[in-house]
Amino acid sequence: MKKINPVKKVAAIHDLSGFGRASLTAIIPVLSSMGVQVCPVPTAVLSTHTGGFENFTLVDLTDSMSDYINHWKEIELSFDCIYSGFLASIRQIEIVSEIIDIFSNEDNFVVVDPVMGDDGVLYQTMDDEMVDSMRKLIKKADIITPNFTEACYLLNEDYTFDISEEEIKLWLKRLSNMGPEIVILTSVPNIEKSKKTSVIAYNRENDVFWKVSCTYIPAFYPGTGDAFTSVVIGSILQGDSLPISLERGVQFITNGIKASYGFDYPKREGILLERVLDTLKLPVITSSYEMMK
Ligand code: PXL
Repeated sequence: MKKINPVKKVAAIHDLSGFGRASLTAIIPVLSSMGVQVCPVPTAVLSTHTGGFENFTLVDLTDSMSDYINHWKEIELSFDCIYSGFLASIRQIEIVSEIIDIFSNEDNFVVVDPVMGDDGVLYQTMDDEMVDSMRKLIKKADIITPNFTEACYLLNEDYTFDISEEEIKLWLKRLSNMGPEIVILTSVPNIEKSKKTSVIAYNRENDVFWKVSCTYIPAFYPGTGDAFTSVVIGSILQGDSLPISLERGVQFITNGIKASYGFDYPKREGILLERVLDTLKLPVITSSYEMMK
């Protein structure tokens, strides 16, 4: 009998931030709850993530990454998805590009979350050269998941909420033309309804746009992008369609924010993931996604 893969595997190229529920400390619980094995390729170890904490410590693991991957190559590992996120240096971006060359094939897909900033500004460790390297890395991705700020940087556009849906669609096509077949844009401002935000995705293969809207809650929690992308990946690996995967991602983050917002604790600690992880076991009962014309 042909060998079947009992549990899907994701090679997750991310940092480990000890406190704050971002990167691997968000990705591992989410994907594990969805029945997917996470195989981390740690890029750096930080005491906390960089969003809202000062004087964090950072041990850069760039020098160990090639040997780490060569061992995986020697023991002939293969993955259903290769997923990268926050990267700490240009060299690290180049190594991720090599990892993709080694492990990507016809049977898996590559997700690059071009983690660079939020709210119109770059994170403390990013600069224009890193943005330029990220533009090269996304060429190799099948799916990218920038937020609105990251899309502005990738496209060299000004960060403004005064943007129409038609313009957003053009941006998505431009991003897709840079390489990835699917572009999932998060935190899209909605100027007509200021209490709403949305996720809009473009699939170049069938030239279709999908939109999932949700209520905007005026609170910024770090790590939600990592949790969102992980839910989308887990959902695709479970066999869901792109719009259902987006819907599950949006519902999970909305539930997570609602479960957290009523408590008085520093937002930099991230959403109370542990209180909502079990919802990932449930099927999607109501969907509100729209196909955009
Ligand atoms: O959630 C993205 C992320 C990942 N890793 C580190 C970060 C951030 C965002 O702030 O600082 C170290």
